[in-house]
Amino acid sequence: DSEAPSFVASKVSQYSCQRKTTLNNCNKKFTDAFEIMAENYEFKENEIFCLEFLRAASVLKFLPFPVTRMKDIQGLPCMGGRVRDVIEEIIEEGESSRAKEVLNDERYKSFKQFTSVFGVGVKTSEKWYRMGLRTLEELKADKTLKLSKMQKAGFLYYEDLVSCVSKAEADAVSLIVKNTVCTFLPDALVTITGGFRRGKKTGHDIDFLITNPGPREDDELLHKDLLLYYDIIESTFLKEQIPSRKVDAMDNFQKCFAILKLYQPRVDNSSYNTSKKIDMAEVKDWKAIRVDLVITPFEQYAYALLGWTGSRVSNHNSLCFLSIPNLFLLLQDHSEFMDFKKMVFLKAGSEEEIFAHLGLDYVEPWERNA
Ligand code: DCP
Ligand code: MG
Repeated sequence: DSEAPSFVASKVSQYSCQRKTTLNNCNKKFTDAFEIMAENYEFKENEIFCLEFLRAASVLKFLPFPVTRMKDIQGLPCMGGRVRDVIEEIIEEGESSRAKEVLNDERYKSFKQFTSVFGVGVKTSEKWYRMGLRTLEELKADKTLKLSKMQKAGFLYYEDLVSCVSKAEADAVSLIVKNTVCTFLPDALVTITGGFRRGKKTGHDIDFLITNPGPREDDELLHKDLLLYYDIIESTFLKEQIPSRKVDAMDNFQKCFAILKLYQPRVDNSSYNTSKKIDMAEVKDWKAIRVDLVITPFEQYAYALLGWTGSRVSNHNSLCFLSIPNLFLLLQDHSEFMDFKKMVFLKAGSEEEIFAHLGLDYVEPWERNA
């Protein structure tokens, strides 16, 4: 038998935050297909089917062995009919005809291109698709389109932004952000969150959490000559206010969606190509990089850190829906837990304390890749 004898499918938690999931995925063949299906449902704004495939992908990422027969998934959570059909076909045929159909679908292909532009979401894609637009070239050629400031930046730096951010680039940007923040706030804590904190080697952006133990004076954080684009969203977090149960309330802290100009050493290939002199002035020596800066009050730092470290599925598929008697977790606000009986905010100085509040085993950041 392929599976470890100690593995008991029925013991696999239905909550992704309790499944310690590293980046070692033995079931990529299946999870890639699920993620394509999920994305297609997301483009169709069918959240239920989208989540069904994302949750199934999350469960298979947790499995310590590759699935080779239907018996392997027996007793696992989140294995509904649609999911099982895809698994069965991949086991038998080696690939999923449904996922392949999606990849060839005109609407999916257009949405995939449109949403690859910074600032373009499903709603805007839908509008453009209905106008008969299909490709990025058609978008660029259409001078009547009204683009937001964010979308204009998205088109301007498109090539740089679609190429992934590497760990080395994340480290370089981290130094710049830390140095810059510390010139304004010498005691500030600057932490990389998001995928890089979970151990990913690449990402679509770099997420930073910034907090200052001292008094709050975090207005002018970045030198503007470093930023190609920025959009600051002011904090809407009010201490007196009970957080609402919104689905996507990442908006409580002050944050800045930015594009940073990262200068990189020029690659000089001229010695290999003596016949054609390259004008070094024309070689671009920088790369546009998407950076998210989140600024949080010191008391909410641990909650914000847990929330912004993700993964998204870890957050949404479990933590915010997890209710424990008297302790209702409102992590979608990334702010605090509330004890509804006492109606007080529970303080937590670290992520460990948050897990302890919930009576859960601590899960390290690199195990949060559900
Ligand atoms: N997050 C969330 N809900 C959202 C957006 C973000 O819970 N609507 C949290 C979980 C994410 C983290 O913030 O892991 C950072 O968001 P990213 O979109 O940058 O996601 P990652 O960093 O995980 O992925 P990538 O490597 O693509 O940047
Ligand atoms: Mg990220």
